[in-house]
Formats: sequence, C-alpha cells, structure tokens
Amino acid sequence: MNASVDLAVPTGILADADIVTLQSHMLEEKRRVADPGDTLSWIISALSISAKIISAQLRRAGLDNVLGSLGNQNVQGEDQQKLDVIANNVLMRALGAREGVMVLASEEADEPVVIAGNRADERGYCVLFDPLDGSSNLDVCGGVGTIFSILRHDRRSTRIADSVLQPGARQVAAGYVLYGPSTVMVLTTGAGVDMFVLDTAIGAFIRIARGLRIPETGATYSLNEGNRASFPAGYRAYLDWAQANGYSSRYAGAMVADVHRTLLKGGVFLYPPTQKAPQGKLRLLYEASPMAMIIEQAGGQALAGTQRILDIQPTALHQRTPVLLGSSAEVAGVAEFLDRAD
Ligand code: AHM
Ligand code: MG
Repeated sequence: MNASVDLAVPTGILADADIVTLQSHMLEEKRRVADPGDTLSWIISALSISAKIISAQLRRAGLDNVLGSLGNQNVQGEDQQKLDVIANNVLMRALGAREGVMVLASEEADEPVVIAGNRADERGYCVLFDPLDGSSNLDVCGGVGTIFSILRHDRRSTRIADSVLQPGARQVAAGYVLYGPSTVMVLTTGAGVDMFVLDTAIGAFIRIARGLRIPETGATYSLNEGNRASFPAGYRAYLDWAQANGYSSRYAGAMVADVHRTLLKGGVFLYPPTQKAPQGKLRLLYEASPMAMIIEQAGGQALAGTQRILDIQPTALHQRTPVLLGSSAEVAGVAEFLDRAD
C-alpha cells in the first residue's frame, strides 16, 4: 500500500509569511538608521558570524576539551575560562577586520584596542562587548551569552580610545546572544527590540519577533539571594515585601539568561551593591548599558539604584554599577523601597 506523502509546508518558520534573516533585517533598518557605507550593518554581520562560531564551539566544548579555567585572571581579577579567551579572540578578529570599526573594548582586555588604519572619523564606531558572560556556568552546561554595545566615535575625545566612555543613551545599537537550547540574538538599533533564532541547518539568524514588549508587571525577582545579608536596607525591605506577596525567585547566574527571561516573562533582575562589591558586580559599559537600552526599548526601566543607567557618564572602561531592570511597574516598586530606605 502506498503511504500518502504530505507535501504541505511544515509548521515552523516556513509557515510564516515572511522569512527575514538578520541580514535582510539590517537592509530594512538602513532606511531608518543613518548608516553611510552600511558600516553598522557590517558590524552586526561581524557579530552574527562571531555568534555562530562561538555557538558552534560551545556545543563541542566538552568534546574538544576546552572547558575549565585557563589558570589566569583577567583585568578584573576574575578567573578566565578557556572559552572566555576563545570567544574574545573570535570577536576581536571578526570585528577588527570591519571597515569603520575604530575602537574595540572587551571585558577580557585591559584597555580599548584602537584599530590601526582607520582614521578618526565621526562616522566610525566603537564596539564594546562581554564575549562570554556567565562563563562560570560553562562547566555545568548552563546558559551563557555575549553582550554588545555600539557607539559612534566621539570626535570630542582627546584620545581615540576614550571614545568608549560615553553614556549608554548614546548607543546606536545594543544586544545580546544567548547560547541556550537555541542560540538567540536580541537586538535594538533604537526603534524597538527584535529577536532572531539561529537556524543551524542553514547557518542564518531568522527573525522570530518584532517590536518585543516586556510585560508591564511580573511577580518574579532575579538576584543572588546568597548576598542578602550584605544588601543595603532598601533591597532587603523589597525582598521581604516580595516574599510576603507571593513572588517567585528565578536566578540562572548568567545575566544574559536572567535578563532574557525577564524580558519575555516580566519581573525584575537585580545586582545590588554588596559589602564585597559596593558598586555592584556588573560592568556599566558592556553589561548594564546594552541591557538597559534593550529593556527601555521594550518598554521597561533600567536603574542603577535610583538613577537611570543610560544617563551615567562613565569614567573608566571597566567601571561597575548596581543594576535594577525589568518590567516598568516592578522596577518602580523596588525603587520606592530604595527611596524610602535612604
Ligand atoms: P562574568 O562577566 O565574569 O561572567 O560575570 C558576570 C556574571 C553575570 O552574568 C551574572 O549576572 C553575575 O555575574 C552573577 O554573579 P553572582 O555569581 O555573584 O551571582
Ligand atoms: Mg559578564
């Protein structure tokens, strides 16, 4: 007996009306973002190829024996994982070769790298990144991510390298890649937030959501509660209130995974000041600022305690900041506890 063959288009991306790759998305964006020479698109394309390479390396890490520590510390005094260095090299190579990239700055490098050969040009860009955020999750096959921030070169800086020291409000694009069960890129170029999933069969990021909006509320908080005793009083008072009001706790220990869940499901993500880290643990320029831009573009709020993260004028590449971000009403609720405790 002949089995009948169903030739209907299978469900999944092919069932949708439009199939838009990250590349074609950037062609669409070109009309809105002033991007002479398509430099921004080329930078996003370098981030995309880096994400594909890093994603492939991560999937094979246990087989290729590249898990674990390198035995070194980075400039922040943190243990470097082998994959931190691999991911950093991939991004440096892919981005360093792009025309119009003037400065690269990474969590894994002490100083910004000025790309030789690119003249100081107001159309040039600075790209800042955390190559592999949450890398201590690697050994247990937990989610990790890459975070990036893109700024135009600031002609007023006396040294080209100082051009990276701009408030987050000046970012022209920001985003992250989450390496989880799928590899997901979330991107903003200043007009909303879009989400792409890597289709490994065809090697392309496919847009799966446009104009993402973070839920206005969400009864979930995400923070390292082990540090509770050393949080300032306002954060402790908020936790007492949240627990008395049926809130859930979710914490992956990787900012990209925790912010991604917060973006999609609502709630708040926090990294408060602690006695050990009075400015918090997270870095302003390549962790807090790009995440703040994403969250604000999705309709949420992002504060450093009570000040807007995107308004902070940075003074050092690796400076830290407290982080409180997520659903607008939830962030406002935490901020009230912080105000009251002052
Ligand atoms: P990393 O950039 O060295 O990986 O550190 C940043 C990570 C974030 O992903 C995460 O939110 C935070 O550190 C977790 O810190 P803790 O282990 O103190 O909760
Ligand atoms: Mg990090």
